[in-house]
Amino acid sequence: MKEFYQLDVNKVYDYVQQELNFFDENPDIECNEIGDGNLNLVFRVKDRKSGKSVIVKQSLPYVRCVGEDWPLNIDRSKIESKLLEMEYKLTDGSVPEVYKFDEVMYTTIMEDLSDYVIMRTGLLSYNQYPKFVDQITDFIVKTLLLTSDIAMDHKDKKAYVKEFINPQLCEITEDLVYSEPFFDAKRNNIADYMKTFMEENVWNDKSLLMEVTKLKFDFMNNAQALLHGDLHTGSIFINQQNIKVIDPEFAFYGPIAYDTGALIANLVMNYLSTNVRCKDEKLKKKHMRYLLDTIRDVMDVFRDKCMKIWPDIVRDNMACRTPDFAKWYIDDIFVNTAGVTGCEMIRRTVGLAHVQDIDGIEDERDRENIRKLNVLLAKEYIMNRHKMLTGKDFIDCLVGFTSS
Ligand code: SR1
Ligand code: MG
Repeated sequence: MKEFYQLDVNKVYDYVQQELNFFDENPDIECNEIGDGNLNLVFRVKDRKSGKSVIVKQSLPYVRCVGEDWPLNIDRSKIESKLLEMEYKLTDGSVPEVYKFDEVMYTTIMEDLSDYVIMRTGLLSYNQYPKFVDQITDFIVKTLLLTSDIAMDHKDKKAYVKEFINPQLCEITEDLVYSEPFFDAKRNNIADYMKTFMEENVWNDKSLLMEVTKLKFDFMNNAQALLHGDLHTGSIFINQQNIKVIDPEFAFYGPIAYDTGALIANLVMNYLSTNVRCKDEKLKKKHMRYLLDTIRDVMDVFRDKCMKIWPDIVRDNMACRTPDFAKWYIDDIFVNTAGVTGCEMIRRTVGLAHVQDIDGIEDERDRENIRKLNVLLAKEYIMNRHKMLTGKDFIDCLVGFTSS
């Protein structure tokens, strides 16, 4: 009988052949472990002769970036592969195609995306992706609005809520995004100079803590749509033609703003980072303009697409009878998107899991300044979130803050 074992570069080719008989005879195989995420092992297995390749992702029973001291249920890979299969159909292939999910090995064998790059890496090299806004807003509308009570039969939706219950991974977000960055927690990854700064500006700011607590409870209680659950720029593979959204292991029924906010926050952090990293003034200006346009348009095109599709998909008998409800519903997503944007920015600065956009700033003083600016700007997004009702509001906050 098959039993779980941890894969490594020497075992993964035999494993793929056993499961899928994927490669031709006498291949010239190359295997690499390419995972740079916080949780899993990810291998690329490639036959140099035929060019055929696959990705094998295996969940480990502990948090990879911390070690065996932090055990984690490997069942999360089941949720991930189920969601990928569902979203593959919902989005016409904007996620990798799953070839096989193995319930014993907790592996997903899936389409290789070697002609794509991780969006965070692309943006850090100042690349632009003109089709991104249209593609990601399609993805968001299809995966989120279509899995909500707006479009689904309420009992079917509740069955999904049950199927995608994901308590352990939600707990990670509750702790790492909505709690620990807001006090001097042991797991925080915080530079010494940030401690006093956080005490003065965040940890003792009672009104801020109140707003963050409200946002945390929205995350825990608002089973609005089937989220990706970790939709930052490191979860998007991209090229000039397409996007492929990866890694939905944090999926569960939660507030739509959690996905949109994670995305906006990571674009904002890239903007702040570009301002100090890019030494070519012309390129800097161009890239920062591109980021502002992208942030604004993601929000505005998202709203437009929701409003456009709404009459065709709305099923709830009260929402159908109440034309103003659509605007109220989307306004609420905008407001909470701004709130999540702020929480994500703070946690990526002082919480356990950081981002390259900030940690990769080479000059120490620039890095310190951007960390502080990032936290202060994040506060603006949280405290002024009720005013953030258009894409312009999101970028005015950013521009106003960074130019003052
Ligand atoms: C322990 S997991 C840390 C972070 O990595 C994942 O990508 C999520 O963003 C999580 O919060
Ligand atoms: Mg991830």
